[in-house]
Amino acid sequence: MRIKVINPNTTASMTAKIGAAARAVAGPGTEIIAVNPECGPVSIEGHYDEAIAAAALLEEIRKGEADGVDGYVIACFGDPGLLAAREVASGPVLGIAEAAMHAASFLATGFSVVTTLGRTKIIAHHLAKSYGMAPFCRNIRACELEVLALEDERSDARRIITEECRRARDEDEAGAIVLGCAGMADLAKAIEREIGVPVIDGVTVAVKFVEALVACGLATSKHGDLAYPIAKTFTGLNGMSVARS
Ligand code: 5HY
Repeated sequence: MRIKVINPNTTASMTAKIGAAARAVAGPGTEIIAVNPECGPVSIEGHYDEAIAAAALLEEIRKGEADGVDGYVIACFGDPGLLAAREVASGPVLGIAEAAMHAASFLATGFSVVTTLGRTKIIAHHLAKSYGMAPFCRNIRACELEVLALEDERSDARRIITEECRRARDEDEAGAIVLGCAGMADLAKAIEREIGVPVIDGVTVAVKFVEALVACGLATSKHGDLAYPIAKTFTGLNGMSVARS
């Protein structure tokens, strides 16, 4: 099976890190195609960035459909454009926030999210609520780190994130930690060893969930609101129409 893992920001080093994390857990016979759009924000740190990134992300889904991809992962913790992507896709589409929160709820009665900037916390709150995960979500914490600090060896990101995870374990009594950025994918296991509770990276669990759904022969429902988009003219946006029956 072929799974397309889409980093909706345009930072290639983060896409490479996300691809490596995905390939590390992909099963035999699963091909991981890790991409980022050519256009859009270098990092996603708010509602505006998400809205701009979503359009380019949908273009990657559209290209995946033309290439016969079996499933998709949206590798950004805001799960931008998730429902729109499910309209365009035939195979399963998972967002890393959705996947990580559900995985955490299988492993602990309460989890905390540790994310980058404080201004994105509300996005995680909204997602936890809309996914029915609010009863499990003890707290959402921010490290006040910019997303691209995760790509900078000189930044103290790893130590700062580890300390915030430790505080979440102690102060929130969180039995598990959800990492709130795809750019943290390479940190999960090291932090888990250090603080002794499950630390969940959404990229890897989303890949395994998509693999499981495809292996069960399951695909996105095309009955109702996730039916393929209605073919129409998109003024000034050539090629955006998704003519499918
Ligand atoms: C992410 N931004 O996973 C989110 C994290 C965040 O560019 N990739 C991004 O802070 O919302």
